Amino acid sequence: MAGKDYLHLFKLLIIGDSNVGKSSLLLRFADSSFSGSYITTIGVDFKIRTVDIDGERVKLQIWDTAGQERFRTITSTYYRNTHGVIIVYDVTNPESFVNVKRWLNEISQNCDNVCKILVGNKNDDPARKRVDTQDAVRFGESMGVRVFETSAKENVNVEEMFMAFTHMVLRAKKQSQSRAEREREREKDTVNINGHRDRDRRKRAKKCC
Ligand SMILES: Nc1nc2c(ncn2[C@@H]2O[C@H](COP(=O)(O)OP(=O)(O)OP(=O)(O)O)[C@@H](O)[C@H]2O)c(=O)[nH]1
Ligand SMILES: [Mg+2]
Repeated sequence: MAGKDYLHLFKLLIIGDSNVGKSSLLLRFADSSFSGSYITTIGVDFKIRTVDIDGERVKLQIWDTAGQERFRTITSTYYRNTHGVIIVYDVTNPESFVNVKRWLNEISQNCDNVCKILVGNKNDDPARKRVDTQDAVRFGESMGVRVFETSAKENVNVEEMFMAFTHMVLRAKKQSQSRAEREREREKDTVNINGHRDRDRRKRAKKCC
């Protein structure tokens, strides 16, 4: 059997209101294509793409959820074991931007510690744009989330957004690994110090008797 051809495997999740372009972003990134017709996602779907980050192979398993309310209970189970969540709104639809708060709430109810990114899609027609970039960036800053504006249709910033997010997820993994490593070292030191203390105590006890 062939060995695995990647160093890291990350599960990413795309969420956001219906019709904002979640499936289109995934289709653009994973299959380099776009369809102008709208076929709403039923439940969930996923696609795989493997990328290179600083010479390391990273396999991305990207789950595309349904934005429609009637699928909410199905999609909430898909938060399990997720490394990163992409929250999408439509820059031509202010309501989808207002609803981002709800999506962020849903993430905090389902995940302890997960990377997040906010994506304003359909950024390809200035005349139709209704969510100001500065407002989105300010909101993102207040929530500690980076913002990208994309167009799945015109293929603008899609690759950059997915790659930047994969970088973030990889960095988070490495930081948590080195934290765990430091923790283990500290525990070892504590055991050693206690070990020495016990030995010294035993020595002192011997001297006394
Ligand atoms: N102008 C423009 N239209 C887009 C863009 N991305 C998607 N669309 C269109 O928006 C509609 C909805 O796109 P989907 O990707 O199916 O939206 P979704 O968020 O997956 O929707 P649900 O599956 O119902 O949650 C489709 O008609 C797409 O062609 C974009 O970047 N620009
Ligand atoms: Mg969809």
